[in-house]
Amino acid sequence: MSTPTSSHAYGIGIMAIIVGAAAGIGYYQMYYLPELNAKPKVSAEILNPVGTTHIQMIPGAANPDQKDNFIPKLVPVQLGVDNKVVWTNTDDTAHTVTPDTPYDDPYSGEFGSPGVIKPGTTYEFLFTADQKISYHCTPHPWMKGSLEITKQRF
Ligand SMILES: [Cu+2]
Repeated sequence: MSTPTSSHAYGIGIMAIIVGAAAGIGYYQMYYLPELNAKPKVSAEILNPVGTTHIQMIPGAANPDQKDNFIPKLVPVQLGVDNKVVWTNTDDTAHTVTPDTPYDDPYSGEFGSPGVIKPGTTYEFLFTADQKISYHCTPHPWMKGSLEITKQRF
């Protein structure tokens, strides 16, 4: 038999469940989801690799008849070894490092020089995921290079 008292208690019980569920959803949206969407945990070796990969944009690269431009052109990169890549413009013309198709590294974000790399300056990027990347120079599309980023081989 239900008395007014127990039905009232029942109502409070339902309210408690609704409030509890709302709090749970709120927690999920405010704390759990941002945590999930936050930058992935990357190992210390990958964040601070012992080595650096150096690529140069050599003098004459702006000349379409010159075969060499990005040196070296095909570059193997190992995560945790030399996954910080630095492009140095040793030419007297500004160049870019622009991926053939847009690429976002899960930790470092969008890959590609923001604007031009002026003569005598560098662009660097920390790769944290294995990926094959082809890139070029926007003003001089004959300038092409590629990176093959792999997990560390033991
Ligand atoms: Cu160029």
